[in-house]
Amino acid sequence: MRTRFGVLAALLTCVIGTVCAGERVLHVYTWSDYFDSEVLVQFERENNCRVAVDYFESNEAMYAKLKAGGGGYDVITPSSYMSSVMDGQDMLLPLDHSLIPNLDNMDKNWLRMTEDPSMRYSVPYTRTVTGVGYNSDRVKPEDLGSWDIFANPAYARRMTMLNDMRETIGAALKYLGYSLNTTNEAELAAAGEVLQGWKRHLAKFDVDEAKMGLGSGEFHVIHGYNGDVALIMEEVPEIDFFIPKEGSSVASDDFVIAAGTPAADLAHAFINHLLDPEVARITMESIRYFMPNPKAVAELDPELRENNAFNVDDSVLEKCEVIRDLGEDNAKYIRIWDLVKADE
Ligand code: N2P
Repeated sequence: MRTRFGVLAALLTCVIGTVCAGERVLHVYTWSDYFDSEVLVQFERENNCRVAVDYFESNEAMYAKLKAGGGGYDVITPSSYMSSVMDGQDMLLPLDHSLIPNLDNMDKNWLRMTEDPSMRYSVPYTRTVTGVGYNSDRVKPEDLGSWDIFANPAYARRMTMLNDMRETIGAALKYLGYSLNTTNEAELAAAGEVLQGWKRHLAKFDVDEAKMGLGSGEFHVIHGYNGDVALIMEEVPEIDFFIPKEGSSVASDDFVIAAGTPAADLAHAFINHLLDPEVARITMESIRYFMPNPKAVAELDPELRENNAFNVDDSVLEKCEVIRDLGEDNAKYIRIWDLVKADE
């Protein structure tokens, strides 16, 4: 059985844990629904170990937990801008490419999207595109297509936006026609104003409960990641997805290995496992995020290729930007986000 929700995946991991007690453990810290459970079980079997998976909802939440001393994680999957921040703070192990022979399967064009084109400390895992998931039984077709759906009172309290500083300020910046990497104070202030307006109509800022709420019918419009919505679309036929015409964010989520890990060998083996073409095909079909693995893409289920949430059109991607590491200027985003989140 392939699990669909993080909670189920966590339960499954516990069961596996009991069976394999006493063996080595690889601690993975990642987004919900980001691995196929059979792929993990295969890795455990082949490496005589247990994979313990823990979940974060945003790059910033993950980073804050690690900085507060939490963790003990070996492999983490940040977006590229956050991998760069972590590398800058010596939080990552330099990778040994000789332990990852499946790097040969990687589409090297992809590396343009990342902050680490030589893969010194990170290896791309998936491409994620952020957009809007909606319930077509509840939303009128003429209301679709733009970020301004979040200003529409017809859907008040039935909408959510991501509890994610860069994504959500980024959405408002794109709506205004600005770069989602701007460091211009006036543009950022304007985005903050837009978000204050949208916030009045939102049920909440959230990530994982929001996507479950879209599936259950609680929410009618959510700001969310393409693969997450694609998974819901598979189970609930009235759910659909669009990327706003003003453009959005596209991310390369990477594998990185934590500095100081006692399991560097297993961590490299894990990354190598996920880059195997057959493992990558199973992973894509399960988690519904595109991977830079041409051999795996060639074998994909044709139905999945036609899914507009999974296989985002190049003309749409051209309007999307990669979130970049802004260094000290990140503080400007924190100031705006704190204002938006105040009195939530
Ligand atoms: C996976 C969501 C990951 C997307 N559930 C973040 N880039």
